[in-house]
Amino acid sequence: MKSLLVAAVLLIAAPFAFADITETYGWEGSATILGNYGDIICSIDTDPIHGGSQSLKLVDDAESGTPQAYVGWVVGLSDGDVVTASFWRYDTTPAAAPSCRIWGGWNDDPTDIYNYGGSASGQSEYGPGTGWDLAEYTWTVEGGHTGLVIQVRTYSEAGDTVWVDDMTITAPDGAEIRTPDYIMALSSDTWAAIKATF
Ligand SMILES: [Ca+2]
Repeated sequence: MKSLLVAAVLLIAAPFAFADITETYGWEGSATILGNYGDIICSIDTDPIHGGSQSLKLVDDAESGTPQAYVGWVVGLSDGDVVTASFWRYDTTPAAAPSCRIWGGWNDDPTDIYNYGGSASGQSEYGPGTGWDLAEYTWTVEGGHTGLVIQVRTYSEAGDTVWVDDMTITAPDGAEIRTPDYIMALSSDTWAAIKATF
């Protein structure tokens, strides 16, 4: 009887245990990015837009290398977890810069977006360069990493400008998805107090 009950609970719980969580962000407020690597200037713009009335404008300001804007951060991951992220990107220069790609970096400290655990790879193609197109990539967590920073990588000369809008991030239930309006408002001490309360 007890094993039947356990089986029944597992059957009921299973769909929820494997459910995904999704967050979207359309740059409709004042928050731009969560952080950056290299010289990149990010601001809210009103033209072009994909959805709503605002988008994110990214100006490559690096003399060399590929700057990265951190637009998403997923924490609480473990090996085998699958994370998919997408955003709409805009440039009008086919087969030439300016352009951008969606990319990932492993992160192993949920209190520090600048903790860097190496490249998690990303999109190989730069898009048609004929206006808006959807940039999307799916990562499978490996190597014991617990977080993933989702980046916009811009190419390739100082002054090159692209826009992104309407980001969607999907992760397994139990992970936490942070978008640019995420603020580390609570200190770790406050978090400990909150956790202790529950
Ligand atoms: Ca928007």
